[in-house]
Amino acid sequence: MKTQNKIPSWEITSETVYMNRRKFLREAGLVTAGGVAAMALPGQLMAGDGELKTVPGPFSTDEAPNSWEDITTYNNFYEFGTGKDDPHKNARDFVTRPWSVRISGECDKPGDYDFEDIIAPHTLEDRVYRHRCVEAWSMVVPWVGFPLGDLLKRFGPNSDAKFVRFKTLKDPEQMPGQRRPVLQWPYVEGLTIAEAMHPLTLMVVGVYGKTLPNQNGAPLRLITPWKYGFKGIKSIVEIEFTNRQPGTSWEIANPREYGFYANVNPEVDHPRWSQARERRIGAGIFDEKQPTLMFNGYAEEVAELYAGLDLRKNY
Ligand SMILES: Nc1nc2c(c(=O)[nH]1)N[C@H]1C(S)=C(S)[C@@H](COP(=O)(O)O)O[C@H]1N2
Ligand SMILES: [Mo]
Repeated sequence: MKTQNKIPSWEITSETVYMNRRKFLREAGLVTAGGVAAMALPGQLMAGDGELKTVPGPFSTDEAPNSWEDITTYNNFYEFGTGKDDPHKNARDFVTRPWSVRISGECDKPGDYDFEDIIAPHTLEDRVYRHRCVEAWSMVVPWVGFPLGDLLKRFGPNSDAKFVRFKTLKDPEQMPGQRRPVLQWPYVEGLTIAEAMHPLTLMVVGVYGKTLPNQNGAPLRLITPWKYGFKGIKSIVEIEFTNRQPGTSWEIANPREYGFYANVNPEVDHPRWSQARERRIGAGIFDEKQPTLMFNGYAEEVAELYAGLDLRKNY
């Protein structure tokens, strides 16, 4: 599992630098117990080495983050192959600048926006979230991003904006996995507008204080921490406001196994395996699996979104 020697030195450095910075901020009293930002800097990409200007964001877990190596070499990104090892090998030359995001549907300001304009007004936050795949493994990832809701509000969604639909780039030239019909391409995902506006829901542009590696969904991906990993659509090129519940890639591929909501629910087994426990990547093959938590441990924050909804039927 451990393949330390194939990791370039700058990658190891980004993890060490990040951990030292967190430690410094904590010792300097700049991160409060809840992880809430005690200072504000303009969120902005810095030119050159991919270093991001960030502030500590809310909601971060105290669990130890996975290594840069785990996060960037054990991936699901079917556009670059179905093996965990494929994305970091096959996405190396993926071109993510310039990058344009289309905003469409039920809003006042639809249009094509350059990636830099998408992120410019936002303060980039460090948020360490639990990341739970439906395949029963998990990681802890120090994401860099900003609340999706803050972005969506800029486009003036109207009263017909009941759902938000996301779309990944379709480019079989660059994405070899799209040359085979493993999934319907482009990859699509969706959230209810309430889920999209929830302060935990993050537009992610980085990890460990660096710009997002291609295999993790550069330049822009979604993270909805209380849902299964597959809701975290990568390399987003379109965000659409719609009044109808959108189809999503995994639901379209296999509706018996994957629903629209995809909330982590240890009490409901996946048709082919138990959901009660999970394997923490990097913990070692002999370590016991840990219990899976309802809503991936974020029940206190999000359970109210589903009041009155049968979570067995709405999986
Ligand atoms: N476009 C796209 N987004 C995707 C996927 C994919 O295959 N294509 N896989 C999903 C799944 S199943 C998971 S578990 C997460 C993995 O994110 P990570 O590789 O950054 O850990 O990405 C999700 N987003
Ligand atoms: Mo996943």
